[in-house]
Amino acid sequence: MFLPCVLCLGAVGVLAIPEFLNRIPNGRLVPDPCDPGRGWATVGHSNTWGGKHALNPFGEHFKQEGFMWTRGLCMKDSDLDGMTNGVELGDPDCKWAYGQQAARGNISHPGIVCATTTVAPWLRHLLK
Ligand SMILES: [Ca+2]
Repeated sequence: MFLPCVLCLGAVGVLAIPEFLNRIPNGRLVPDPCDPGRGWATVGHSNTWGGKHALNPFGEHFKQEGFMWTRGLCMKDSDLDGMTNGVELGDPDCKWAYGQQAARGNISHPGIVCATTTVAPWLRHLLK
């Protein structure tokens, strides 16, 4: 009974690919957009446990850029909340490079907008 649970946890860890958090600025400091006191360890996913079929818009853009932080990815606004991915991850000038210490500040999730606390501009327009 214990062994299958261990195997399940291992599979979740493999699907989330923790190394990817090192490839974006402040990747390990991204908060849960609906509960800022908690972290979101699977930044490119629509849920907190990962899975290759559950990418959020930022995860899709990260994948399109070869799973690297590029100027193009930095300048995009993946979740359409009006802030670029670079602003949300503490790299507003898109100068961060792998291995560098990123500036800290108001880090927010670049791929998910919490509908209960923030409404994306494109959604606000539809709700009018
Ligand atoms: Ca954004």
